Amino acid sequence: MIKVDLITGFLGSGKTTFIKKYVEYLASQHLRVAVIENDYGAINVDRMLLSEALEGKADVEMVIGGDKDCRIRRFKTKLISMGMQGYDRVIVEPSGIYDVDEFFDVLHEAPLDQWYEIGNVIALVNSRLEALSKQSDYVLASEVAYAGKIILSRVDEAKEDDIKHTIDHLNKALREHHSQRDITNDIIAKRWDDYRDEDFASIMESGYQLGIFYKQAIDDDFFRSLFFLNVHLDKAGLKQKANSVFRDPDVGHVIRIKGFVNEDGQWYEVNATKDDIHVEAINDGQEVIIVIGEQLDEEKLHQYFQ
Ligand SMILES: Nc1nc2c(ncn2[C@@H]2O[C@H](COP(=O)(O)OP(=O)(O)O)[C@@H](O)[C@H]2O)c(=O)[nH]1
Ligand SMILES: [Mg+2]
Repeated sequence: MIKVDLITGFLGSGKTTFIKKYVEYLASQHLRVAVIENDYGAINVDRMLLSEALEGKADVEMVIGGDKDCRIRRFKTKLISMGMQGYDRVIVEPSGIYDVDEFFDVLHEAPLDQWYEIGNVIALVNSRLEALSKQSDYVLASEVAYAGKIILSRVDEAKEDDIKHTIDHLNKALREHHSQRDITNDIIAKRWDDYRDEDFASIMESGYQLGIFYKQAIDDDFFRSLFFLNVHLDKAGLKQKANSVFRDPDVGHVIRIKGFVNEDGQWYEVNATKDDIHVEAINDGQEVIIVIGEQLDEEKLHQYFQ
């Protein structure tokens, strides 16, 4: 059977960063690995970057978004077509809000149930958790509730108190959603550079949890990812726009801005939150700005990115 691992977490929580390290370990164990990226419509930059980074260590496949039914159908079709390719392990990175039950349901359906089994559900959480709305807190709790292990990212930037606060917050969020789980012992809080083979060997055995978790319906439009294509900005321009957008209450609650900009022929990936902006040179890109947040006003945002 092919094991499938699901890697959950908010955008920017470190899923892709973790997957790169994890795949390196799996490849060193001579396992044949594929990564499925759930991508946003027109944007395939993430997949391109990951393919490049994992060259020779894993294949990268993509499932394009859409509404729920369409997403499930495409995920299923992708898994069927991958079933005969001799993989030992498939790693799935969803984009945005993802219902873990959806994942379990697909894998339990024929014919996939004969080829695949669920390996691990792993949740990535920023160790310096920002203030969250009730809805985001619910999503966080739902991701953590199913996870076999919870991996904290940005430990290099966190103080011991931040980590303690984050663990307390997760436990509290779980209780608020009627989960009895205490995740304190299922947390891994390490800098990426400190991960060793034995850490990955244990992560490979994390499994998943099926506890009691009361589901809550979230309005389809509550969380949104908006795309602005062909935006001509340089690094400074994007930084300045991002700063204004994060501070403009009229556009909704912007959580994260991700973008690719070209400056003097060089591509850069920009990842921004309200307090932090990260810029990295990359080989190839596509002029696009992605704004993720709650109750976003598309028209108002369009005035910033047109
Ligand atoms: N300083 C620091 N940056 C990190 C860490 N993990 C991820 N990042 C950065 O955070 C940004 C988002 O990470 P990514 O793995 O793409 O998150 P994803 O959206 O969940 O896949 C990238 O710019 C990463 O380089 C970490 O532990 N420390
Ligand atoms: Mg990612």
